[in-house]
Amino acid sequence: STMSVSDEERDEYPDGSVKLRNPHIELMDQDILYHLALGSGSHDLVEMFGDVKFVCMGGTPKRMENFAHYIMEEIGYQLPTGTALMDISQYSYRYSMYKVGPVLSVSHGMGIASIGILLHEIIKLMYHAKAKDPVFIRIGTCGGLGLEPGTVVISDDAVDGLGNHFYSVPILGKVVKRPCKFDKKLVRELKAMADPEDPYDTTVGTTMCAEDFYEGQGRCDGAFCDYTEADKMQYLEGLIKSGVKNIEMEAVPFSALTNQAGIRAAIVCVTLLNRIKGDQVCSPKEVINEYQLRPQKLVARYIKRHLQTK
Ligand code: R2B
Ligand code: URA
Repeated sequence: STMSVSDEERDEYPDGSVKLRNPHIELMDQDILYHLALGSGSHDLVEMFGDVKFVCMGGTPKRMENFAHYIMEEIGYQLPTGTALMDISQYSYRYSMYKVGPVLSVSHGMGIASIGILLHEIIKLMYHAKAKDPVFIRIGTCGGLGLEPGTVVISDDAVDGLGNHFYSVPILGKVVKRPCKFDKKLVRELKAMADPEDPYDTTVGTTMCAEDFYEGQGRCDGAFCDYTEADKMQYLEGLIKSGVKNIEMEAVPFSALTNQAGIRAAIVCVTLLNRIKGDQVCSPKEVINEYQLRPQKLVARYIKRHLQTK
């Protein structure tokens, strides 16, 4: 029967390439990817990016530069002689982008608007480059709900601050809703990369995507706070009861826009603190830095596994 494989379980998209659901793009004589400092007229995007298989995103330029070096080590990739790892988007002064063979490592900044702009341009980049079936993975940080700090959370669902499972975007004066969906098989594959020997837990659950770090995440330590500590606890406990394991700021547009483009995607975040115990991120920077390597390790294992079996 034609119904034997569900949309979310399929292995591959029909021809593997990224479809652009915008009829205008192919009518333009060139497409300038302004915030990446790249363009289809000025750069040979097929030559530069046609071999990309894994697009890894994270908030900060430094983490994504570090990840590029780390993954180069892990997959044993050698840069062409006479070349060094370079920030391809340095002259955008917005995002940073590094390429290590089949892996693209890109910073997305903080929050929905910032990752939204990046996703438009990276999805178009993959389309112009004719990249085949690239997987998008966000490697991030978050606040945990009742989890030991340093726990790795793989998102299998995303909700906004009102509990909606869709990305609401005002377009031409009307709210357009796009469903948040992660690739279930990819979530399972990533979870399988957790090693029982890892000195921390790796868990799967719903991620709440907030529009703000402070009041939007129920913190009492922002510049403003019009609720009590008890209100906050009641709210956070309610989130836990509904299956939310962590709070960050990009899961909704990330899951909705990749799904809209037919791109398999996942989010792997490390919890920097347990929000049931407090609001301030107060672990020493060495501890935070080690935490941030944990999602990178999981994703590196996944990438290595897939490069071996391809
Ligand atoms: C996690 O960390 C950032 C806020 O500190 C934000 O980008 C997120 O999702
Ligand atoms: N990032 C967030 O968005 N929230 C936290 O609590 C920690 C990191």
